[in-house]
Amino acid sequence: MSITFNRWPDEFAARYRAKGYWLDVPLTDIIDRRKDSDALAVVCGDRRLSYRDIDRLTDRLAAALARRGLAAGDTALVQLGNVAEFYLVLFALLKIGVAPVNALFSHQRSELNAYAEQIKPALLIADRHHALFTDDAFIGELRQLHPSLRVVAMRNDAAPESGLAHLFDEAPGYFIATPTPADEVAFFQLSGGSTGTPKLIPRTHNDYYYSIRVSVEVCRFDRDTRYLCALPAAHNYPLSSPGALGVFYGGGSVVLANDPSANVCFPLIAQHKITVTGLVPPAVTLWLQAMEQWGDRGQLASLRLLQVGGAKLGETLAARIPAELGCRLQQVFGMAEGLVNYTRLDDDDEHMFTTQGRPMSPDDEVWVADGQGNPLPPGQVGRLMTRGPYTFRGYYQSPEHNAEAFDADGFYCSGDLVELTPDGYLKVQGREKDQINRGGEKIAAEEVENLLLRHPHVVNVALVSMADEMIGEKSCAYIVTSQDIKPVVLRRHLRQLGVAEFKLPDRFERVDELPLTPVGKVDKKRLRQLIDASTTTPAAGE
Ligand code: OOB
Repeated sequence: MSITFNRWPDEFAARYRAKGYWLDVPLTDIIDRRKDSDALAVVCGDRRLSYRDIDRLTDRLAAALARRGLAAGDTALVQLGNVAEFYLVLFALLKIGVAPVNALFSHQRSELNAYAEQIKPALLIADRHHALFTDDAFIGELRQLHPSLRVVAMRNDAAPESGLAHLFDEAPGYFIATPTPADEVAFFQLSGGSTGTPKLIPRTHNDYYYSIRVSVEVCRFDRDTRYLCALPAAHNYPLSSPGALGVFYGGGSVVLANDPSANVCFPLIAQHKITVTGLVPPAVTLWLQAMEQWGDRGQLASLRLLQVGGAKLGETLAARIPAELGCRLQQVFGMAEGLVNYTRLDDDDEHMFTTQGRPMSPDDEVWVADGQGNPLPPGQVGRLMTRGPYTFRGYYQSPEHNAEAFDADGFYCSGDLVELTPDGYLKVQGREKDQINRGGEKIAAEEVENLLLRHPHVVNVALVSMADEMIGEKSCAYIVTSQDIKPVVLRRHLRQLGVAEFKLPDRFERVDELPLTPVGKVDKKRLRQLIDASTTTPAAGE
């Protein structure tokens, strides 16, 4: 049984095939085409895996999972950090046609349950080193809430019945990969979201493989590429823009880092002669500070390209990158839903520092809409509208939300406010969606508001962004309560509900009532102005 999702209309599919974008080849091809190569593919701590190793290990894991009854049409909930197993599990699942949701390692009970609720997974793969999985309590909860769950395999678990490592040890026997057809769902990406429930993005082999190949071409990844993966491996940016999958496609090596701090990354760059990495803007600030303190550019001597994306990079910070880190800058403005824009490697400083790049595919259709959905001329700020060969046509099982997020012609409205330059570059000028971009980590306001409203003393709440010098934006919860509650109590409440730590409001402001717009909606614009005007006064209750 295949997974139901919103497909591209036939005429578009035909065009994308005719142009050679959709090759009808599954993503497993990325590994398959190098399966006899002994070149270094992944470095994870002391472990080094060649392409041949990856192919062999993923065959073993795939065969072991198939023997446990997993097959095409099944889905999996996977939560692994920046470890080699993340890629091994991904390719193994692709080989047997099982579509995973790759949760971020920072996700907790609330997020994992929301994903499981939507995909009804047959398989769970997670890590005993994650706080949720140190014992079996949460696995029990998942099994109870989601009876679809049949197989559990845990990293860092020695038990033969539940250990992931054990599955790699089983001899594969006779195994032939059976990926899903290339125009079916290969896996789900996570949406940054703006609604109450985290949304899932179905990505097909065809569309994702195309996005990887074009990224590799634009960013010129090849056998000499040594890529440091310091952002969460599951995120679309370090996975496919061009990310690790782009590296594998090009035949280079991926070195895994636990976090993007200079302390962790600089020694890895020096040791492995890293040529390129991708960061979010706050990490760039930390790297620049470290460089000032340590003053040793030697460690970064091999670094040729620094990609920056996920949140807006200020012009001043942008200009400091080549000057102080001694490498080229590439701005990346992408989204898990599809569209990715890159500044090009030979762009002039003006484009490199002041734009977020231009669409990577000639068939990305991008235009800017005014409030009524009419196109705006270059230079004017409006809503980003897009469709194309790797931009999805609908969130998974979300017809109502899709009706709002897409126009009648299938253009996706990303919720970003952008300006198109006369030569086709984009400048991100703001956001219309109800989301906070906390240094690249996306927070759907409504999701956190709903969780806060579950506290018996919270009467009304609005979560808004507040400017932050270091990470761009932080979150502030304006709350109306029936009695005095300390922020610490509300934070504990959120933790008890099991929400990722980065979603906890950075600040709480108690008010008697929330300001309303003339149509009676909470006036978040007004609240943002209020918080920005008051950031010099201490926060309530802290
Ligand atoms: C990437 O993907 P998501 O899905 O976590 O977030 C997408 C949203 C965009 O709609 C935009 O609001 C924001 O993140 N964003 C940027 C940006 N890159 C992403 N805002 C301003 N400037 C940028 N350069 O974040 C993502 C996916 C693939 C590649 C790169 C980033």
